[in-house]
Amino acid sequence: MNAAMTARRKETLANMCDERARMLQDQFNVSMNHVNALAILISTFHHGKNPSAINQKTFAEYTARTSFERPLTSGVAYALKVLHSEREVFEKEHGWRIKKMETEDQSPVKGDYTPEKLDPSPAQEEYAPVIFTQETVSHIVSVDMMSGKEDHDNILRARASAKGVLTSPFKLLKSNKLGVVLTFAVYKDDLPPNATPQQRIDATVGYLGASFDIASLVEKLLQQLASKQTIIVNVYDTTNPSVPITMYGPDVVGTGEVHISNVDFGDPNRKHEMHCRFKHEP
Ligand code: WA2
Repeated sequence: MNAAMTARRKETLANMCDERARMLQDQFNVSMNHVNALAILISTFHHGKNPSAINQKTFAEYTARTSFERPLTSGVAYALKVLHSEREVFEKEHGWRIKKMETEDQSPVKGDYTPEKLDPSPAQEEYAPVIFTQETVSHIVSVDMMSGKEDHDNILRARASAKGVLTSPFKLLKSNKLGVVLTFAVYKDDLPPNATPQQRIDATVGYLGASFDIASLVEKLLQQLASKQTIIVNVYDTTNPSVPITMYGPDVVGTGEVHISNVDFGDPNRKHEMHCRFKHEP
């Protein structure tokens, strides 16, 4: 193969990869904006009205009817900030106990994940029990999101920063598929725009989160482009560059020329890359 052909091939691969990375990033950004808007909806119509204008039924209905706005998410949910001193009253009011999050392998009946079968959460300083969910993630109602490591870290980072934050890829409850969770904190409306992290933490009333099923969303995206015969695509979380986490694509990849496109999911604490290769040598 001559040099000109090699250069052209390289450029084609770069263009295809950049286009796909940009599409993924744009779809993610659109979904993220809508999750942000849901956090404002909760602030306005749940916390900002007495009595609240939102209950589980209206939340499920609204999130189902607007799911087209969040193409990459598998479900959204709202968890309340509950201090230990408030737990008893909270549980009486809702008629259920705050549950401890358990992974698939710990769950009493493997593959049968129902909150009713979970144990009550042991005493903690504070909790984040889910009170509203989109139907698709109804299995997390009553679960304390602070009892899962990734969700816990997200909650702390979201409320101190007042920004949307992302977890590393981890196995989601029930589906057991690799995904990421996006979290926005919801605040009391008297939070000044230039608040300190501590003021933000104190003004927090809850957490609006969405789960993203990365593998199926990248798959859908690539299918739209009908390029699967041509290139092999991998998406990695490269936050820790020495330990990249595969979010999409085959584990074993060929030896051919690779092009790397950056993917910006909007959380400066996380780094993501798309790696592309031609399936066939020329
Ligand atoms: N949502 C869906 N499946 C999950 C999950 C989650 N978190 N965590 C593990 N599997 C209510 O950040 C607050 C959603 C967490 C929000």
